Amino acid sequence: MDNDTDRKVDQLRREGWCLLERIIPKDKIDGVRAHVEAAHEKARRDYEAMGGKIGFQTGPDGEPGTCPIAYLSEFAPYLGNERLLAVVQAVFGKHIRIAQTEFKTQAPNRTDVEWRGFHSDWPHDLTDRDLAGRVAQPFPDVTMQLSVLWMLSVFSPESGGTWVVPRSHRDPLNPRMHQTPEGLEEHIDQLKSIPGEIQVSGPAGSALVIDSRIWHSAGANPGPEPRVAVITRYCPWWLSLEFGRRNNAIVPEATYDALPEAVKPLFRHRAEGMDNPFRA
Ligand SMILES: O=C(O)CCC(=O)C(=O)O
Repeated sequence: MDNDTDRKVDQLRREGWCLLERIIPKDKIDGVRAHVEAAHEKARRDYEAMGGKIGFQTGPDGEPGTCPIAYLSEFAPYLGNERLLAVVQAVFGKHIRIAQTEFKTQAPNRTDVEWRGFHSDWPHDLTDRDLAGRVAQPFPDVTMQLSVLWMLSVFSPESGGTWVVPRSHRDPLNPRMHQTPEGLEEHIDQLKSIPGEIQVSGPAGSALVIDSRIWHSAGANPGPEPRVAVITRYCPWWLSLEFGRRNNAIVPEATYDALPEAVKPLFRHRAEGMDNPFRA
């Protein structure tokens, strides 16, 4: 590990998050952002036309739809970025996959900047119930998933940057405890500011990496432009991505074939037409 990777992994372990600045270079980011905005719009229209749900990435009968990566050819190469993979593989080891790929754009002109929606992510999302596997509380002290939020706009209080509560990935409590089937007692109001919260700021083209256990929330975007983002969830080989079929949309064969070699292993398990989609 080089020093930079060391420092990022150390922060991720201690604080539950780290920021990798400008993975997408300055001279490319405007083009990538425009591409992602157009891709989001096209995917939205396609899902609507077939009577499916883009949120769940399913068709009209609940079957897996098309993975957003199919729309994101200009963005896809960054998913195999060396700096990012060095951090993810330092945590999980060499064999990793992407569980879910989702558009995370925040609409502009919000006036309710005090709004929060704190939660932890799959497989630590307590509201997933039997829809997808979720880890029982108290969570073991193990990182199981790294959500990578691609900041395609500048993130700041003026654009609705993501809120995180540092070190909450090791807290036995959770902002959504009251929503579990076990009916655990509510200690925290997930819709309000939490002491210690910080709003992540950084240049467009950066990747915010969070442990799935950390309490976090999208920010309400008061600015005049959409806050454009995509999320990709990186997992170790040993985590089941199939149970519950949470956003396990299919990667079309042509999309898979066109992915850079560094990115293919991340999507192979979702690729259409593979005899054995898993690594032999
Ligand atoms: O969009 C954001 O800032 C946060 C996204 C988020 O909370 C999530 O996808 O779990």
